[in-house]
Amino acid sequence: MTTRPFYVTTPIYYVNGKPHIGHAYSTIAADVLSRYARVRGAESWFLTGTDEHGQKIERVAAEQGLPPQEFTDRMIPAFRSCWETLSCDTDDFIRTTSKRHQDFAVEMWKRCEASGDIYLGEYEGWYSVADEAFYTEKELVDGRAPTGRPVERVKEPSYFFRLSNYTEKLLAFYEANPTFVRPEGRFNEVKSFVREGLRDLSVSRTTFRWGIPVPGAPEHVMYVWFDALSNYVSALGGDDTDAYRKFWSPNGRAMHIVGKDILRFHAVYWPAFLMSAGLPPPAQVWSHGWMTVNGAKMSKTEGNFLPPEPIAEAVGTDALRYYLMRDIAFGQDGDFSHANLLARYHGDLGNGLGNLLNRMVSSIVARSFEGRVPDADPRTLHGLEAELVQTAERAARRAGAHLDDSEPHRALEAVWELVGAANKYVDQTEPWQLAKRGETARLAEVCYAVLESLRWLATMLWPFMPGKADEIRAQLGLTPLLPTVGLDAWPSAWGGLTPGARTRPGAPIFPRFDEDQQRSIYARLGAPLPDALKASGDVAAARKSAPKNAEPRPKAPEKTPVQDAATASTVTPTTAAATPADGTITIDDLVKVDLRLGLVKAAVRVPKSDKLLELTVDLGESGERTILAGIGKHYEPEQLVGRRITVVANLAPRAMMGRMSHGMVLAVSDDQGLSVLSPDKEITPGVKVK
Ligand code: ME8
Repeated sequence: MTTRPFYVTTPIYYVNGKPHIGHAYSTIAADVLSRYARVRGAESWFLTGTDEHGQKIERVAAEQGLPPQEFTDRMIPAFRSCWETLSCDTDDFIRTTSKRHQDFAVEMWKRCEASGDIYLGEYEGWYSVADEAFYTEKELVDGRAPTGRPVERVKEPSYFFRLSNYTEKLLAFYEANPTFVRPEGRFNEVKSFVREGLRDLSVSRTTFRWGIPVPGAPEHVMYVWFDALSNYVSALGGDDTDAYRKFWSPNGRAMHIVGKDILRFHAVYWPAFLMSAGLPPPAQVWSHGWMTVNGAKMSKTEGNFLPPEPIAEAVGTDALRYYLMRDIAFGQDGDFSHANLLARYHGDLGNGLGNLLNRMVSSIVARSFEGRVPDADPRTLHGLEAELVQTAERAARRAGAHLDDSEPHRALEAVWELVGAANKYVDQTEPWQLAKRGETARLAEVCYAVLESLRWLATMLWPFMPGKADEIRAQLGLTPLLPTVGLDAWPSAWGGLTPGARTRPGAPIFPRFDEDQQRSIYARLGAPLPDALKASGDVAAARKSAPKNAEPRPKAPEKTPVQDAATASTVTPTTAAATPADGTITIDDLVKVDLRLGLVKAAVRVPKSDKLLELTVDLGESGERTILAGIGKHYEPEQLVGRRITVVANLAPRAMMGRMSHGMVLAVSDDQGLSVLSPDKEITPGVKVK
């Protein structure tokens, strides 16, 4: 792993529609790599943004009866809040309509012109507005673009970029930089395209106005790709800034993550523009594959663009991130399937990782060691522990190597070897039997080994599931991971947990969804219901209509509320064993939830989040605590200070945006807005809600 400063970018997305799961895939991948670089001790800068010019945007704005600038301004919040919901910790967001961007695009143009690479001519040929790309007659398939989108005949005066000058230069550059494009197969396609000889590229348009005016020829606007590609340097403030010198070549490692649809723009045009402007190309272009959804292509005509946020709300952001990074081999085409998502949720996450944590922290350690990290010398390694440590070391080595290679799916496979090994270790060592037999010293060694494995897992999983990794850490009694702190770095030394430290047993981190909940998830997400759920759905329905004292409902595993960070609402927990069949709950269920009145002492916005507020809440005798609430779009922090609110006081601590929340604020919402629940008298803080 190199600790060179890392600069990772996503494509800047067109704002003609809201972000969908394909966009989310690229952005989450970039976030994983950025976070990974940080836990390896490198400085990382993660850029995303929006591509706002061009004919496509101009047309959509016109369809909506809005000036293009107003239209794009209205679209931006959807992108920002989507990345926030998906825990993508971006460092910058570049808009091509911003001044800083336009200034640099003009500068790029002037430099290419000064190199003699831009000349005036006339373009006659085909153009696809949907692709924002020119096509030759030869490239068309049945009168359409190779992407299947419609094309239009265009004839207009145009500036051209002398791409034909760059055939040899690019081939030499590729030769000298054998990992410039990954995966290798796609690099080969790029090389053969260039080897065929490059034709000059039309880089300005005159038949519409929504773009950056060409310097000295304002009747032309720049071709949207010339404009857009410049974002990767305009966002660094141009080439004469500390950020540029740190993150761009040769000092930094600049990596563009793109879908295979736009590889040619990034691997051919962009390096040629940069060379012409006298700047070095980026270090790497990583081209991932194309995703279908439940086997179907997403398209405007089908109207089946899948929005990521409802999925994150239904199963949790981290489960979605995990699924995307694990199930779809990075670089290859793949399919997003709701059924596979839930299978991974219940299998890898619930049964594998969640269960390991739960049976150790909430069960054995809580009971046998009063919830403290047992006092065992981590250096005493018997056969089974030695094997476990070796597996952990191998997992960290392999996962690291795969992430160095930007292969997140393989990294997760390697991490899951440790999940599997730690679960097997628990089965083999049978800690429950050790406890029963009073073999406390041995039990301490076993528990320590499992807890320490969980600490390693939390660090390795932090790039993928930052929230859940911090929840695991909270249960282990650790603070949220700070990648700059030594012990929090990518794991390498066994024995980081301090004996005697207090663990914090919490709710299962991936609670099971019973069949009814699964059906409701499919329904809410508009996803096709798998046959297995269809069949048992009839049985469940029959059971529901059966008399109450007939057959009891099947016993479901224990559940906990599933928190929704955005609205602080919950999916109602069910504890079937004690729950009457008609869906009502008993008083025993109700008293499990510790509802209390709190007084807000302080409130601030969480940086980089427009939703989250950090509240300091006085709970009387229980003291003050920090609660994060997703109500920042509805309240200014000052409005809440001094206000009495209702909170769930016994919810397991939960990490959001790198901070811990110790409770949940109750609120109600409808189309009119959101309102926190408050009493109408000055009731003493800390009293129970009854
Ligand atoms: O092309 N599967 O923007 P765009 C996987 N503005 N990834 C997908 C996907 C899918 N089905 N659909 C979209 C543009 N993506 C230009 C980029 S960059 C200087 C300018 C992802 O909104 C993938 O990363 O059409 C793809 O390259 C990108 O979104 C296209 O986004």
